[in-house]
Amino acid sequence: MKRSQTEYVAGGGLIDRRSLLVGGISFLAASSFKPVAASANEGTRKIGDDFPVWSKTLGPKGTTYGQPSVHEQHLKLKLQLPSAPENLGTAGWLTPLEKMHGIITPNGLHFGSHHFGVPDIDPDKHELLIHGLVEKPLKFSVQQLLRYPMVSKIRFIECAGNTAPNALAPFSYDGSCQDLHGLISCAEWVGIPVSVLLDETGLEKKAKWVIVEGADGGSHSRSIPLSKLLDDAIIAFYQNGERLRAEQGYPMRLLLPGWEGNTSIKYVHRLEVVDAPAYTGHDSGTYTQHLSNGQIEGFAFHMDVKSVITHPSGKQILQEQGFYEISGLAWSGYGKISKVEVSADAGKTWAPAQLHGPIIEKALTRFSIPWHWDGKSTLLLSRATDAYGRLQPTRKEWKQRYSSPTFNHYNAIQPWDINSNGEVENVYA
Ligand SMILES: Nc1nc2c(c(=O)[nH]1)N[C@H]1C(S)=C(S)[C@@H](COP(=O)(O)O)O[C@H]1N2
Ligand SMILES: [Mo]
Repeated sequence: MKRSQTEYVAGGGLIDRRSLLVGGISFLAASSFKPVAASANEGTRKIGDDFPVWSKTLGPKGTTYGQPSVHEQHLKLKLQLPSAPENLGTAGWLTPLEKMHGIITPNGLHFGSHHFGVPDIDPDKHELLIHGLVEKPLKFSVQQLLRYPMVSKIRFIECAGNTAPNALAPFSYDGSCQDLHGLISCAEWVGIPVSVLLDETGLEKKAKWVIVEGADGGSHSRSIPLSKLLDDAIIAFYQNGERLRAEQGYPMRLLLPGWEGNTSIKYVHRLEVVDAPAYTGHDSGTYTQHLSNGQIEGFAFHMDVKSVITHPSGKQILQEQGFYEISGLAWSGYGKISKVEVSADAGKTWAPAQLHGPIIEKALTRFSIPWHWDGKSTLLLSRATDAYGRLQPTRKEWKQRYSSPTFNHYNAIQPWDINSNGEVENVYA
């Protein structure tokens, strides 16, 4: 009787979430749920005989700084293949997106992109200098900055080179969601609006750009339009409630919400206000794209609208046909996500997924939709639209815009192939 209440909203077994509310989930699962049987020797056994040892003894007191459960230590960052072209001279650490839920990345699992290693900076010796086309150049110690009023922003950071294998590899690379999409994370960042500090130094009329430099060995630097720094940029000190991890820029970093990760300069120690970009190596080399019309695209700062299904995703195996919740992440560097559609029949039909609030601009947004897998091979896809109507392209459309060897800013729809054994694999479609 209950089964008849399941309403399908699109092909391939996508279910209307409201029909689950009346039907429950267990009726959709093939054999996963075991009914509880009364024990055979009930009466002769004492209550508590079957309790596990942790229910009958006292555990240890706890420690001064908590760690993840010993049973969850398989959750790890993974080093990007050193041979990946986008990885020359860089350590890229990938976040295990498919092993997490919600939208916040725990600090220990935040992805990392380190061009010059992870410096160990003494906060008492680190200073921020603001100079150039300002009325009054100023130098701030970390202690001075920590006394400023701070603001909180939940924002993603995505490396421009995220998902590069799908842009570059001639045949689809058989990787996990972590392998393919793990150069994105989302955290609560707390810090000082850059506009507040520029207010103190004052700006000269000719001021248009700012060269921002980090204190690490190779002085990672980029030229940033002044307008962005005056808009929503912060100098961040806190990450998910604790001071920044060394990997994320301790003692402080620039955070440019929605822009390619490399502009969020870690270990920031210098802002030089200028009238034109400096064309640093990163400005004119690493972070430019080759367009198929022969032009070079530079200063393409925004990370475009994108989504990926994290459950199920590459390298996972569906054990049996039956109920699954398709779940994933969507984001846009322009603002809020307004819609995510999912297809379970290779793009023939689409249904809107549920967006889990709060929907925050330039942050990850979790989406989900219930699904009944009939055990047949199929393709799962998701496509996101943002508040400005920007829609994710297909891989073919993306490849038409950019020419090889460009791999930055890849945001095409990710198809996951499910075969009849339940194996999930990255494919081009
Ligand atoms: N000083 C400095 N800032 C840096 C980098 C760096 O190597 N040095 N890497 C950049 C790149 S390429 C990215 S994608 C982001 C990554 O931030 P995360 O390592 O905190 O995830 O930091 C950016 N800021
Ligand atoms: Mo990056």
